[in-house]
Order: sequence, then C-alpha cells, then structure tokens
Amino acid sequence: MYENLAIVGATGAVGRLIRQLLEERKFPYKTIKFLASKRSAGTEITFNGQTHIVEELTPESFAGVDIAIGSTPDDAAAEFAPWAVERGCIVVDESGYWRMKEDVPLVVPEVNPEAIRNHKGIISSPNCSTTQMVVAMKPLHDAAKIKRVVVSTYQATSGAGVAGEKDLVEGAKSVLNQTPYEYQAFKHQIAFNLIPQIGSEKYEGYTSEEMKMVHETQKIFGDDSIQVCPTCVRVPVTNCHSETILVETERPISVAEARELFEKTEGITVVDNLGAGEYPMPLTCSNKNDVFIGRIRKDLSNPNGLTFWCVSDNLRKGAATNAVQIAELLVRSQAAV
Ligand code: 11C
Repeated sequence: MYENLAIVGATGAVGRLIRQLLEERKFPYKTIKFLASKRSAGTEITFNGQTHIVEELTPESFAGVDIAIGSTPDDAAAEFAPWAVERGCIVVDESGYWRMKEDVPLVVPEVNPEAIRNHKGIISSPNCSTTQMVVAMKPLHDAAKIKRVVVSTYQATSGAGVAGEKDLVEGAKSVLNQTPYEYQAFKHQIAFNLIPQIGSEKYEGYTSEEMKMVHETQKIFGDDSIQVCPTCVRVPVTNCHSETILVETERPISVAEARELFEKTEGITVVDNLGAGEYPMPLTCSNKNDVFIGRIRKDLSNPNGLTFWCVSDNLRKGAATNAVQIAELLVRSQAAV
C-alpha cells in the first residue's frame, strides 16, 4: 500500500497548494512528512488539523516513505529524487529536471494516465503552459488527430514564483508613484508591459519555455510528428496562464463538434458566448482546478484549422493539482493490483 507520504518543498507556493489539495481531496495516507531546505526547516504547519514541523531534506528523509510529491527548483530535484528512489520511494516531481529523461513518464492524468505504469521510481509533471494545452488538445486529437499546433501564451507572474508576483505589484506601485523599484524576477518592467521572453534563449530563436512546449507535448502524446509552434509571453497578470491555441487536424472539426468534445471531457469547462461577453479570464479561472476554454472558432484561413482561447490556474492544474492527481493515480493503480 502507498500510505506514507512526503511533500518536498512543502513551504513554497506550490507546496502550500499541494497540502491544501491533499486536504480538500481527502488523499488517503497513514503518515505524512513535510520536507524543505535547511532555511525553512523548523517551520510549523497545520495539516488536517495536526501541527507538523517541517524537516530538513536529507537522504534519510525518504526511509519508509512510499510516495514523495516534490515541488523544488531543478537542482534540488536532481539531488533528492535519487535519494528517494534508492529507498524505494516513488517521486512525483514538479520540476523541469526529470521530464525529458527516457525512463521518466511525463504524465497528465486526463491525457496519458497509462504512462505511469512505465515508471522506474520517478514520474514527472509537465510545465504549466504545456499541461493546460495538452488537456485541451486531447479530445480533438482523439477525434481527428492533430498534426500541428500554433500557440501563443499570456503567462502570469506567479509562474516566476513569489518574486514574480512582487515584481508586478511593487512595480506597478513604483510606476504610479514614480518611485524606484528594482525588478527581481524579470529583466524588464512587467507592470504596464509585456515581455516576449520566458526562460533563456534555447534553440533557433526559441526560448527554453517555448521548447518545453514542443518537446513535452510530443512526449505526452507519444508522437514526435505533432508540430508545435509556440510563442511565450509574460503578461502583467498575477495568476492563471492564458493561451491562444490553433490546431490543424487531419480532418476538419466543426465548432459544434469541438464544443461537444470539450464539454464531455472531464477537467475541461467551456465558457463560450461571445455575444454575451462570456469567456474564460484569469480573474474568473483563478483558484479552480479545471482547464477553461472559450472563443471556439474555425481558422478562416484553413478548413482543417480550429482556434480557441484557453485559461488555467498555473499553480493548480499547471502544477499542484496535476501532481496530486498523479499521486491519486498511483494509489488507485495499487488498489487495483
Ligand atoms: C513560468 N512556466 O510561467 C514557467 C514556470 O518548468 O516548471 C514553471 C517552469 C517549469 O515562468
């Protein structure tokens, strides 16, 4: 039985949400421990009405632990995951470090739940901008095989952590009050601005964030022939990533068919009434676990093209919710054995 849990990076923004989701979803467990860097060790947290002291992350932290859910920077994940695996613990990892490694399944439960069977101790959760896109792509791909995707993202500052959120709020104040502010997470002023760079320069003029959307999508669908053309942009919004997604399918999909496919897919909510001014927005999708879709319409330039707007809470479905869902899959798979 998978009944002994550890949360790694328990005090970070996503770690906090993981704790909240485990409580909300009544995740079954016998013991749970909360791990973090030396700096945060000793912090008191309350979980399911009990007080816990956050422990410092060490190799021995994983003795007797069945599942560890990790939300840490890449370098920490590279170090702690092997410690856990050596002690028989399965790691569900949120970081970017393990995602593209050959023996590591990259899982979005609505899209490729079967992939968890192939794990060798580590299961990765994708980058937030990929996750919401592949959830939206899945019903269309199953119905008409997607050949190509053109995606532009409008990514919230919370994707860059607490410093990103601070840069937006304090940066806006500094512009309005004409006082100095030194940006920490971003190279440029984000308040009253857009920054068309997320991550570092990676390949042929594309950034690391954009190349994650290419490679992770192909890995999740198990199909390197799906072409992905991404542009990732940071916008002055605190939470929820938005995306315009244009898919080209093998056969045409009508708006009515797409709407029906989206509506019957678990994890997707359609909000689509342009005449009434109803569509998903970061303000209305924050703190929700679903992927929201609206503005569904044909690509006027291509009969096999369909385009839509997609919004999701990047800290929830883009991170914590997806990781907790993977852990739930593991527990269910064990119950079925
Ligand atoms: C952002 N998507 O919005 C990034 C954050 O690979 O997990 C998450 C990076 C990752 O800045």
